[in-house]
Amino acid sequence: MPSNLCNDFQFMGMDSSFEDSDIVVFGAPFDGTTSFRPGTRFASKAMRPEFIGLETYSPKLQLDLVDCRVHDGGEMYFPLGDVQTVLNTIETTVSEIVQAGKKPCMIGGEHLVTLPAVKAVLQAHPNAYIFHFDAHTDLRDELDGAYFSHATVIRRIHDIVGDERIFQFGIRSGMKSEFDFALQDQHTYMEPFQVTTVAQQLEKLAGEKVYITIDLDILDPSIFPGTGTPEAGGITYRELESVFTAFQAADVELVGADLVELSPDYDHSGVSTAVANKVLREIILLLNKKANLT
Ligand SMILES: [Mn+2]
Repeated sequence: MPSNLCNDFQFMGMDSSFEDSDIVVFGAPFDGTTSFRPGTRFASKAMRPEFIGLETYSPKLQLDLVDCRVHDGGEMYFPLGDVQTVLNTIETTVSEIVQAGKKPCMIGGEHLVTLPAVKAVLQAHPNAYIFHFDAHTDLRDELDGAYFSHATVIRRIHDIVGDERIFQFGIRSGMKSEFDFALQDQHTYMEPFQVTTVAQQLEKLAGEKVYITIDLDILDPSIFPGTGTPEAGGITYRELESVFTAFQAADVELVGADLVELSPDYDHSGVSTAVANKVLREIILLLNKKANLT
């Protein structure tokens, strides 16, 4: 393509074909179980034309997207009202990506989309650990009778992987029973409010594989208002950046990632979308770093 033409229907710098890629980015625009304000289905479509506002180079990680082979797979298509079909479709798609030897990087959508993605990644990497960044516990066993919900997603993943496999950070909202599930009964590792122990936990997992799921509402609503269930008292972008540098330094292999819960239309300034894009760039660079080492 001529160098001064830009297709902003595609993420800048993610122009590898599927076959040539190491990492596949795609949108999973599902918000069917959102408990409060819907709108995350519009996240990835809002992010693409704004991504051009970033540089491909990350000064913090000293890595550049132009050195990565990334395919922008576009948007998944599914019947939004049929939760089980949506989950099955995501699992099948992520399986196809993983079975082709590539790493999935999914943009939600609400947080329930993480469940089928993790299931698909676990088929190839059954011992992978889950690192979960969020304002919310997401450990409910059900929400208003719904077993599959963005408020139950980490509990459903725990049903599959069991104890000592899930690490949660930045959590500041949930029922007492959910906090007890993590902190008292230790079914998961949880650091409430902050992200200061990420490096220390990763150190214990040297040589292991990790899936990372970032609910962007871990960030304080003052920097990230564009989300369905904003929760005051969140971390700063700088603090989230410390998570990226911890992963960069750690001897673990990232085998998949997602970022969820951007709901762009609640933030007319557009800053939330810009923040989401910067997080996306750093996550891709981290996925690629380990791809190069292996
Ligand atoms: Mn959340």
